[in-house]
Amino acid sequence: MNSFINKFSLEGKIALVTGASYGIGFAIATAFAEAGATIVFNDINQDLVNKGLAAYAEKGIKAHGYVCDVTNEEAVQATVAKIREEVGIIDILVNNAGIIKRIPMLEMKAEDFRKVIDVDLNAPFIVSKACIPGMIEKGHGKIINICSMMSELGRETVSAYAAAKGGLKMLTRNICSEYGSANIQCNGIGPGYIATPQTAPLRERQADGSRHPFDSFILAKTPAERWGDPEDLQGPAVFLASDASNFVNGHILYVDGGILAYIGKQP
Ligand code: NAP
Ligand code: GCO
Repeated sequence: MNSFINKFSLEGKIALVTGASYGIGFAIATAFAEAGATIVFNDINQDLVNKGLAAYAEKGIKAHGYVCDVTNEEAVQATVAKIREEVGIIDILVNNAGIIKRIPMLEMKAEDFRKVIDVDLNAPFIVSKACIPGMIEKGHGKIINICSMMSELGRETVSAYAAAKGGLKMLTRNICSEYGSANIQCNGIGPGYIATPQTAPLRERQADGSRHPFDSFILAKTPAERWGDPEDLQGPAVFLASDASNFVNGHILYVDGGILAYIGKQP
């Protein structure tokens, strides 16, 4: 096969995708598997890990699943060591695990704010810190942080999430700055509005069968005039995980159907 196309291959690579039992992480991991990578994922309990293993098996993928709360540094360090023992040193890390709490700021408890920051920002720091030494040892590494429209824009009720995803954009740039010389490329993917369980409340049909107002709002704000699917993120993720992007570093690749470029359709 043409050597250029081979640059997109993930053959022989070990990829850890956090929170990848379903949703965006699952879609990215299945694409990585198709590109040749060995898939490792975690979730917060064995039931979800088992469900994830079954879902991967249904696609013919023999994934490796681990129970690990990404906010717990001791557990993350132990899990990365166990992965190294049982599977090998992680070449590709996707910091995908994330939560959102949609609460007006004045009604949000500080503990709720901290919880979102913990999962969406502290955890990518913790997991990256655990994986980078192995990447340095191997002489290469890829880190992909799943950012958001909220890495660039705010909106009502998502103060904690926007603060975390804005911080994740800068953590991405800082890992690039600090470890680029070790041949580690750290980039972000900024999905637009994607149809997953996380956004299901924003797409629920109204009692009269009409669209949720937020659903209509997003369709008016998206030039593609549709919500994204997790599969829309697969090509960009394989690109950023592969040798095809070895000179791309500190970049946030927005996969948003054009939202960030568009003022929105006139009502
Ligand atoms: P999702 O359907 O809610 O899935 C999130 C995943 O993260 C779940 O598997 C969840 O497991 C896991 N997770 C949560 N907290 C965890 C923890 N402490 N430790 C380990 N795993 C944990 O979300 P999604 O829509 O696929 O989003 C995935 C990522 O994309 C998130 O970072 C999200 O912020 C980001 N994103 C989503 C959209 C979108 O429109 N959907 C757009 C931009 C960015 P549990 O089920 O056990 O909680
Ligand atoms: C929200 C949505 C968004 C998406 C995503 C957009 O409540 O506005 O959940 O935050 O999840 O982050 O890129």
